[in-house]
Amino acid sequence: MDSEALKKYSALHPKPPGLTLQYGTAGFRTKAEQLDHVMFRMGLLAVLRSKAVASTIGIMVTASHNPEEDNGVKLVDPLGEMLHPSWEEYATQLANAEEQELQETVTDICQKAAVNQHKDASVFIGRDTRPSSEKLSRSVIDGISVLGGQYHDYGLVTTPQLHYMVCCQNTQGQYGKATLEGYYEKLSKAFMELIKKSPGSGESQRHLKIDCANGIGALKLSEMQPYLPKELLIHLYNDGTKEKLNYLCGADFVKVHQKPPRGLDMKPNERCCSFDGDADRIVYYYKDETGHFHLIDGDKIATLISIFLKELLAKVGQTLKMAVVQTAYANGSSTRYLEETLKVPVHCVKTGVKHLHHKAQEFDVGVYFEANGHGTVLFSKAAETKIRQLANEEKDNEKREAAKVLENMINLINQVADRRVIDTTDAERRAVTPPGLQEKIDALVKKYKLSRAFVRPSGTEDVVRIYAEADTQENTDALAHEVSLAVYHLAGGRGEPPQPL
Ligand code: 16G
Ligand code: ZN
Repeated sequence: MDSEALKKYSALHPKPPGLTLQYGTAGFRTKAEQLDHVMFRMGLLAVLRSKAVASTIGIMVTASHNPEEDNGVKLVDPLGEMLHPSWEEYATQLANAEEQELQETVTDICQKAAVNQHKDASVFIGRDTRPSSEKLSRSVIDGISVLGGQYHDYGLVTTPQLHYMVCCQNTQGQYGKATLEGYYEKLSKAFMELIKKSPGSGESQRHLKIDCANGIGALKLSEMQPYLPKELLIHLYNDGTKEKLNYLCGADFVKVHQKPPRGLDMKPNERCCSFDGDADRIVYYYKDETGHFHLIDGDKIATLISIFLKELLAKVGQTLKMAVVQTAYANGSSTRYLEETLKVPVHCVKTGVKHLHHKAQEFDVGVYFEANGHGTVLFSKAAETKIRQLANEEKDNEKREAAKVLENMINLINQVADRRVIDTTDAERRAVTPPGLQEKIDALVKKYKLSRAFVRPSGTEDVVRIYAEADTQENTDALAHEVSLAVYHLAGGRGEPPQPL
C-alpha cells in the first residue's frame, strides 16, 4: 500500500472530525453531504474485500426509498448477496476512523480479515439518479484506485442490476451475461415463459401502469421495453423528469399511505404498481368499481407465489422443502393463511433483505418477501432442475384462489430523543427496553381481536417505527395510537403527544 498516496487522496475526502456513522440495515445512509469520506473509504473497503475473497465486489450508491437529499452506499458480495455481516464491523470502523488513524485502520482490517495485499482487486460500481450520486460515485472510484483496484463503472443502474452483474461476473457467466443486455434478455425470457402459463388475458389485462418513484426504474424500464412482448403495454409515471425522487410516490408511499401515488390516475380495475428509488421493491394495486383501494404488497405477493409453487411441488413429490420467510411486518392473516391453509412453514426474521435472504437459503425453495415489497424466491440447484422439468411439461390447471388476507394494519413513526433506548428481540417482535414498554404493548394488544403490535428503532432514519393490526380498521387505528402514546411516554417522546388517527 502506498501510504503517501492514501494520505493525499484521503485529504481530498476529509472526514468531519467526530462524525460517527453505522453500517446499518442496508449500508450507510444519511444526508448526502455527510457521505463523501464514507464513499472514498468504502472504495478502499471494496478493494480489501475483493482481495480477501478473490472475487469481484459491488458497490451501489443509493439511499433507496429515503428522501432525495439523502444518499447511501452498500457493498455487494460475490454471489450478489449483501456484504457478509462479519465485514459490516470493518466498514463501520473504516468509516469512523479519524484522518490520522486511517492507514492504521486499513492495516488492522487486513490483518484481522487475512487480506492478501498482493492479490488483484476488482469492483463493480452502480448508482441511482439522486443529484448527489454521480459525485459520490467518483469518490468511491478514488478509494478503489488509490489501493490499486480495477473497477468497472456501470453508471446509472438499479440495485438489482448491480447485484446481477456481480453474480454473473463471479460465476463466469453461468448466471447470465454481465451486461445490461444480458439482464434484459434473462428477465424477459423468464417473463415470457411465465405468461405462457397464464390463462388468456383480456385486453384490459395487457396494460400496466408503473409508478417509477421518480427514480432509476423509469430509465431502465424504457431500456427494457424492446425486450418485452409487444402485447404487454407499459405506461410509465413519475419518471423523474419533473418531480422529486420518492416524493409522494413510490412503493413506500403507497404501502404506508394505502393510496395511489401522486401523478398516477387510476381507473377501476386498472393494474398498477410502484417501484422505490433504486427499483428493488415492488408493490401492485388496483381500485375496484366501488373505489376501494386494494394493495398487493409483499405479503400477498409471497402468498400468491407460494400457491403457485406449492401446486408445482405437489407434482414433483414431497422431497423438496419449501418455506416462506417474513418479518414482523407481515400481516398476521397472511402468516395464518400460509401456515394453516397452505401448510407452508413460515419463519420470521429481523427487518432487512440480508436476514430474509440468509434464512431462505436453508430451504430447497425459499420464498421471501418483506411486506414493503422487497423479495424473491430462491431455489436450490435440485429444486430448480426439477421445477424446470415439470414446468415445461405442465398443462395448465389454474385454480388461483387469491388468499383472503385482512388488510387492517398501520405503520406510524414517533420522534424520540434517542431511538436506541428501544432494544428488541424475537425478530424485532418484542421490546426488551425501555422497561415496561413491552408489558404495556401486551396489555393494549389484548384489548382487540386478531391483533398484533410492535415497535422498533428504524435502521435507516432517526425515528421509532410502530406497527399495529387488528380485526377492523377502527380498532387498528385505536391500537396504533395507544402504542404510539406508550412509546411517547416510556421511550422519551419529543414534542407534542401523538394525536388519535
Ligand atoms: C432498508 C432495507 C429494507 C428494510 C428497510 C427498513 C435492504 C436492501 N433494504 O431499506 O429491507 O425494509 O431498510 O427500514 O435490506 P427501517 O429500518 O427504517 O424501517
Ligand atoms: Zn430500495
